[in-house]
Amino acid sequence: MSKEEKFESAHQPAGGWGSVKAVTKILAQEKVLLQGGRVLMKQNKPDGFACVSCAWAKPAHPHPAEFCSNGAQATAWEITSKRVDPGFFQRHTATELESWTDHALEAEGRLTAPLRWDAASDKYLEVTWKQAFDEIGAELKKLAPKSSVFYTSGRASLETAYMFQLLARMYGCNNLPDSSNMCHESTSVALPETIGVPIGTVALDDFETTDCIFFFGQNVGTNSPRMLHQLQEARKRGVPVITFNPLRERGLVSFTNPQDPAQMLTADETGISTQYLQLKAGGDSAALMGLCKFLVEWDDAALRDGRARVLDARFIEQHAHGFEEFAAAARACSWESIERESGLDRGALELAAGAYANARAVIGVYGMGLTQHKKGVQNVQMLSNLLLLKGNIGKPGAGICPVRGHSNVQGQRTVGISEKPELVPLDKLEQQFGFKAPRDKGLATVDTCHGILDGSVRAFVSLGGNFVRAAPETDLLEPAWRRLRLSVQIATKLNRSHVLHGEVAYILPCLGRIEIDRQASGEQAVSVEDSTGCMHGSRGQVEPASPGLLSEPAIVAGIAQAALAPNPALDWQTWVGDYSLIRAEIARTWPEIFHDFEARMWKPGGFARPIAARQRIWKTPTGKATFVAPASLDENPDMPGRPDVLTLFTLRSDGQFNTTIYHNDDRFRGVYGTRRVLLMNPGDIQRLGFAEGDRVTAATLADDGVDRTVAGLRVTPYNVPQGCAAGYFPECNPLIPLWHHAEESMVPAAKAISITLSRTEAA
Ligand SMILES: Nc1nc2c(c(=O)[nH]1)N[C@H]1C(S)=C(S)[C@@H](COP(=O)(O)OP(=O)(O)OC[C@H]3O[C@@H](n4cnc5c(=O)[nH]c(N)nc54)[C@H](O)[C@@H]3O)O[C@H]1N2
Ligand SMILES: Nc1nc2c(c(=O)[nH]1)N[C@H]1C(S)=C(S)[C@@H](COP(=O)(O)OP(=O)(O)OC[C@H]3O[C@@H](n4cnc5c(=O)[nH]c(N)nc54)[C@H](O)[C@@H]3O)O[C@H]1N2
Ligand SMILES: [Mo]
Repeated sequence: MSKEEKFESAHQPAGGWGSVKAVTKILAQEKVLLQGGRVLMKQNKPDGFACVSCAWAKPAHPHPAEFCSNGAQATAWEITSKRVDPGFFQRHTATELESWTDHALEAEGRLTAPLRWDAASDKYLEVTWKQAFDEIGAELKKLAPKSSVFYTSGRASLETAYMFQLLARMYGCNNLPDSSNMCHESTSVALPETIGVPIGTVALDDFETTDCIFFFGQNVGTNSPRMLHQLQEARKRGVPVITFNPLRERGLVSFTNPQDPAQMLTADETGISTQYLQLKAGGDSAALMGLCKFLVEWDDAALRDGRARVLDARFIEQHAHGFEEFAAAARACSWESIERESGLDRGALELAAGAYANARAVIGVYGMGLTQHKKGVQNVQMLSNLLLLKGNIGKPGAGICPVRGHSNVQGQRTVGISEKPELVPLDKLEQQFGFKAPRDKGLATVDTCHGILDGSVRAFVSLGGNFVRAAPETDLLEPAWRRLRLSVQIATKLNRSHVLHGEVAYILPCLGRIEIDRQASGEQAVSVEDSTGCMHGSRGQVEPASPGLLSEPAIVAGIAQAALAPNPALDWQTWVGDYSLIRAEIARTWPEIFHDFEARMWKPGGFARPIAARQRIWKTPTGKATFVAPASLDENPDMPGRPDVLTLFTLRSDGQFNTTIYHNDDRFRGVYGTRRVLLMNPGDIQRLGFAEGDRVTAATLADDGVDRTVAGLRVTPYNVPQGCAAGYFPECNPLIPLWHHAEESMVPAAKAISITLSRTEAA
């Protein structure tokens, strides 16, 4: 990592030698060079382990090295030889650790033994697993079930997630918030209404036959780099890739394939995007409306002149509902409002609409740039509208492709992690396990934050993750978090949600997915679901970080046994002894997805869950693929603009996985040695009276009486549209008001926060 701050205009392509060098450096930094190299060859292979970084699809015929430098970084970070043992906690009080950075805390290495916070010394002290489970069970029994929450970050396996949701429901609540509530929940709410499934419809081989790709708000080079292979292949076939993103992201501009020696030697790059539209943050609904307006009006003209139709009229007639209302809304929408709200000119949109009109099969890819907005659900539905206009759902080479984040975040939803009881087959679970499942709606992430703030949430049991850092409204949430009665953190590495803690607080260290998991019946495997709905087996490859660790299923079982009355239909310890028994129960609950689970999970490429929309079966309220006309194109109705106000969007760097900060460099954006930056348009810097290198304080524009500021951000000129600025997640999270979230999905609107700037006073 760079020790000094450095800023340059980024010019190297994504992938390429930069990646190879980066991998070697990471393995050396974590002191796992030899072992790491061997382990990486097992990453994302049918007989190996599923990468713990992103959720992108794992191909049936993998590349010799089916990992990217970020996946390698995640592996090295997990199999590191560094340890944070009970001795470390003897040397540092919890209060002292509060002043450490996210990077410093996790860089200490893997947790090795269960720990309990001791009020007298303000230190975490080692305890036995039995002591931990007994007290956690006793505390949970004393509390009202509705005042406890069971949070999941998206990394734990299908087996663990299934056990965890059972634990919560048998205990008596549906309080199962998860990281997805901050991420693709906008997808899960938007798509069931329009196409009748909560997930994407694209399979890996659709990329081989598509003839046009639209890309909205997803930073492939950093966040799902293995997908660059599919994009590069498509580009070689001449497929246009049209990108909508306020930043010119390296991975979307060009890519050198580190797996292709010829390309490496000649430094040849594949240009990725054929058209790059730098829209305003929050301008997507308007941009999509512009595309749809062109298509509808071109189709109107074709119909009038007796020419071939532009839209897929047969698809619309046979399969769609709501087309006329939507088309009327598109015709009525003014170019003035489309250009104003999107920040794009009509000519650029016309070019993109032309490429769409000419393509036989189109894929629409998207990420957080669509979902993390006040109108996040509408954004996703507008992309769905665009695709439906030409029947681009449910045919080869076409479809909608939300790129999921955590490596099993989609799968956890599939096996019952949801606060919405109607999404889970509770009758089935009741039959299988002879208990009465709670039927009322549980708490999602934003509800949970409210509950922590008002004191109604008393216990927080966390299956991975770093809730306090990932959630919005940091400065109010942190002090409230300390008033929790009970905080339980099942984790691999130390983070801020552990060092801030409740009155009774435990850290329970677990095996990571890359580690060999030995139980009564022998070495265990687990399973995960990727972004394209394929399930994969995953086997640990390295010795556990410490003999003191338990597996995640064993920890969930330990808590369940201590907190719940015995249940003759469910022996948690038998499950822990043999995970295939858990899979058998998952298959009983969802036979249509998981039949023959044990055999099929080792199929190269995984086994695909049925996705009705792929067959043009529409499980929507209307029984058809449904167009939804947008209510308005203003994406930020709760945060008005002003000339001195910038729209801040928060980003991930190349050197992080969410709140895990590997290092302070962001090589594709040319930012080195610091994360405290504000990337600004040079015209705005001048207009607002600042200069490069100034330190500024960002303050949220809101009149609710709460001061939200982040100080000491370095003014850094960057190619962003006027009126927009970018900063890093999680450093900028104190700026996000808890009420600023997507209307229907409650995803915090981390991609459009109205801020004003002032010079930071020297301390
Ligand atoms: N290496 C690495 N990989 C990761 C992660 C990580 O932190 N590090 N995190 C994982 C997780 S949990 C997730 S959810 C995914 C996230 O992956 P992404 O979906 O790529 O999320 P972000 O990095 O937040 O940035 C999204 C992109 O949206 C653009 N953007 C911002 N605002 C707008 C807007 O209003 N409109 C449009 N069109 N674009 C906009 C940004 O410039 C950026 O390129 O990645 C996963 N993979
Ligand atoms: N401003 C802003 N805020 C955001 C976002 C944004 O773009 N901008 N993105 C949002 C999104 S998309 C997401 S998904 C959330 C992420 O929110 P979370 O999922 O809660 O956070 P992570 O940083 O992924 O969690 C990291 C921690 O997980 C633990 N961990 C790692 N591996 C394992 C494991 O195998 N098992 C267990 N038990 N624990 C493990 C480690 O202790 C590590 O410190 O943040 C959200 N917050
Ligand atoms: Mo995410």
